[in-house]
Amino acid sequence: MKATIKPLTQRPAWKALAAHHKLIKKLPLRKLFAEDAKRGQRFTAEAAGMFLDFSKNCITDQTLKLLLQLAGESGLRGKMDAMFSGAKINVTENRAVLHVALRAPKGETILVDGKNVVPEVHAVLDKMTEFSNRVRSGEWKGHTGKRIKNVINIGIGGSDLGPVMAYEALKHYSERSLTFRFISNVDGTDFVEVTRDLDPTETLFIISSKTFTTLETMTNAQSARDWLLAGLGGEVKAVAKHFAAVSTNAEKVSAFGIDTVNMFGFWDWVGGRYSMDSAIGLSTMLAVGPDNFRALLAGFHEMDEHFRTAPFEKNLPVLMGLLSVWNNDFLGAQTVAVLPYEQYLKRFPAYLQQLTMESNGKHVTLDGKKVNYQTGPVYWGEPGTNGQHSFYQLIHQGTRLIPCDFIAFGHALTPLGRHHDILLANVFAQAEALAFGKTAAEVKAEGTPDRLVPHRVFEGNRPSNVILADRLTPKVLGQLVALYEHSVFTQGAIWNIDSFDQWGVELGKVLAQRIVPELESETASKLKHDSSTNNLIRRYRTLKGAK
Ligand code: G6Q
Repeated sequence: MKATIKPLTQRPAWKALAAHHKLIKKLPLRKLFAEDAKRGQRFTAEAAGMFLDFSKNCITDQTLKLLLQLAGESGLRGKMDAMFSGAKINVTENRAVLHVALRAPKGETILVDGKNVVPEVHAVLDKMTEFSNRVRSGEWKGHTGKRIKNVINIGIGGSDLGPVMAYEALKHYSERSLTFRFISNVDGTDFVEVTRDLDPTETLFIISSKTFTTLETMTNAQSARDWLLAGLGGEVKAVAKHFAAVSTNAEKVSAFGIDTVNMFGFWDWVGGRYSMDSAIGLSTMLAVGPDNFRALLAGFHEMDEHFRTAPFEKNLPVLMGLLSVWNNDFLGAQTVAVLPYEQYLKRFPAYLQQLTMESNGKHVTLDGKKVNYQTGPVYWGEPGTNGQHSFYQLIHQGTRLIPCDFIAFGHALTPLGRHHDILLANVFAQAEALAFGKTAAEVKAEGTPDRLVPHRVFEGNRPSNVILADRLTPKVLGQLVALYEHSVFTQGAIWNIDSFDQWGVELGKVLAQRIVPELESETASKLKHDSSTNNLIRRYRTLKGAK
């Protein structure tokens, strides 16, 4: 029999946390650290080479105990088991959620509708490997016999953000004789700027689209086809040598004119934002090579196993997820800043924005009831130390509470003089300053004139996590992404929402389609929008000189 789970705000742990929160407000981090010399060691967890220091969160042992109790009362274990077993937990689309199968080792069994999907995953990986080896070695030739020097991924959302992030993150391991670029925006500038200095005879396009119907991607793919054919004297045969597709929709791929021999498939149980380790990662594999790609998958899998098996109190994704719920729902934080102190992770915050906000930006529970608590916070961020010279001001002294995730590594991939020590000194100093601040007495003791004292006081008590790993390898990147994926899962499980649908994104896909003909028609059509939209459409038509 299915255990009934009480509505979130009626669960005993939730009520207890609400009461406990009042107490915590009176316990600043300064005091908590002063009274517990071991706090900085105790409130840490470690798995698969990733170290999480969560001691600078506004929590006590009791907070943690109650959060873990909340996980229990929310049926987190059962929900995890359901995901890993291939149950259709994406209820609004009636789909399994099995990105974990994408990194399952050969020989494992994960059933969807009674069929083991792991062999198919490995068949696609093998096909990607063969293709990547041929392109990277120069065996694969373009239509005129030249080897491929440029690879352009065309995709958007989940079919772009993961590949871009992974390419940037793993650039150190990439084949530098190949140029990798990404086109996502339907703004023609994206296409024009990316292709302007490239030779079509040496260029391979990967059209990445789960559905192969997304307007932006199909528009860019069509322009790519036109650009290629213009550069190759209109020879349609050339398409086969310069286009590959990554999709779940073979029919549409073929209708577009791409030979399905050059198509790499995935499945409806892979959500777009969870697909960077599927065939959507083809550009990543081309860049870093099959061995590094498999190391990335091994890193994902290691974190999956940790998430699946570790007790909750030692489970990194569970802890991060629960702390996020605490900050969001009890401390009232509306955002989370993600601050990687690693230049190669410069696109990681953008990637995480989609992963977290598309997953947990939901206003109803799994059974369609409006929630009476906050769900997914806004994620944003920039690499350190750059952010320190801009928006950190608000984090230190503004009126809002902004929990921070600092991400740092023991080693630089590109060591240079004292740079890495200085970089790391900054991470530690920021987390320290945010937690402990500076009192008026301390400011005065520095000889600050009285009238300036309030301006130079830092309240402290700003929560942060520090995630520390040895160095940014493909494996560690996999672990890091999986850490956040499962933290998102944990949060969604507590909030009892569907973290795997995206009706807001689907809405955007249909809305513009209605207006396109109204902008393109020869003569003005009878507009039936609101007066503002009608007016804007008419103005635009006038600007472009239409009737
Ligand atoms: C991801 C979303 C969305 C999707 C894009 C591209 O979870 O569903 O970002 O990835 O809209 O969709 P296609 O891959 O189908 O072109």
